[in-house]
Amino acid sequence: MAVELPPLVEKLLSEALEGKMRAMGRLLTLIEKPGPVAARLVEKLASMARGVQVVGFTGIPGAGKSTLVSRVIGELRRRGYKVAVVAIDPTSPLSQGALMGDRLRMQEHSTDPGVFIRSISTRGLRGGLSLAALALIEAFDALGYDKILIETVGVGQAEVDIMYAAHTIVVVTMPGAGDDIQALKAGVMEIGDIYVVNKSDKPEATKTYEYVNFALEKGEIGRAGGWTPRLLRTSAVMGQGIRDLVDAIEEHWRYVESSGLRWERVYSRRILLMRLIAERLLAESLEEAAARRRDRLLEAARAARGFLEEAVRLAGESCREVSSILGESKADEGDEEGG
Ligand SMILES: Nc1nc2c(ncn2[C@@H]2O[C@H](COP(=O)(O)OP(=O)(O)OP(=O)(O)O)[C@@H](O)[C@H]2O)c(=O)[nH]1
Ligand SMILES: [Mg+2]
Repeated sequence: MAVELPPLVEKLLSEALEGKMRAMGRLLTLIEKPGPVAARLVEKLASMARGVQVVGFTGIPGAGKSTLVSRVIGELRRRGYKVAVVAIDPTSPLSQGALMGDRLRMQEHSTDPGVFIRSISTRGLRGGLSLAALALIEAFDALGYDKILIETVGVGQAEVDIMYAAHTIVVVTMPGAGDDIQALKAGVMEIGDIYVVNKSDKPEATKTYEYVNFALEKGEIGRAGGWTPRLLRTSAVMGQGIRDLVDAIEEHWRYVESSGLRWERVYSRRILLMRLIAERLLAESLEEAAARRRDRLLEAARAARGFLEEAVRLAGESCREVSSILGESKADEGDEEGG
């Protein structure tokens, strides 16, 4: 089913597809703003998506994720890939400088036409992946990028969301950051496909490496499934271990493709996207109704119920749709994967 877009937006889209950076920037600004045009644009982009590898970088604050991502961009470029980055700023009062920090750390790529970096904030979103972040993934997937990297701070909802949004999860840790299994198991460390002990230029790194290795061998951490999680040492500042890391990312992608996970993960990120859209619609309708007059609060409550019922119905429908798609793709297994 073709999605109708206003002519100006169509024009921006075709210019972005030709690789015009300004058009790309304006298009991304459009989809980050909530509204009916953005919704249709995201729908259109999603219909064009090619299902490219999405790699999430998560881990404790300050582990060196941004520095590492910048190095990984460089290595992926050397291998001929076009790379897009979504850097998520947690907007805690403490991390006021994070956005600037990310920009600075990845600045070396700012003049490379094969790299597009977008920093966004999660303001007001309880720290999860925002609607804007997921919409950006759909956009980069449609607009010709070969690898999409997302950087999030591995706390709270963001690390749950990243499991649905990324094909490959790189968990970044550093020496001294809770060198015991309990600390490793707490949250973020459990979900990795690839574990990285960054800052390996520091002598304490060996101890951290041994702890993570032990936890992996005991099966205490690592995303469940047919893939054996990898453990690597890097020094992002020294540029060490980067090639091995990118090798592991590529190896994991071959695993994802051969195991039928490629489109499954694309569908699960879309379900998350739909959930966030439903939540936003609900919040907007509540605010609108409440703003009208106090005696309309009853009406707002009724509207909320209506929205919830509709959201539940839609969610049920899309789940059935997705499971039938997944069922079909299971049946197709052995055929060429995804396309
Ligand atoms: N010694 C050493 N320092 C590093 C290394 N990688 C990053 N750093 C430093 O660690 C600090 C944090 O690096 P970032 O790349 O901003 O870390 P981050 O995980 O993105 O931080 P947040 O996004 O704020 O959570 C910076 O001062 C970096 O220069 C490394 O391999 N070795
Ligand atoms: Mg960072």
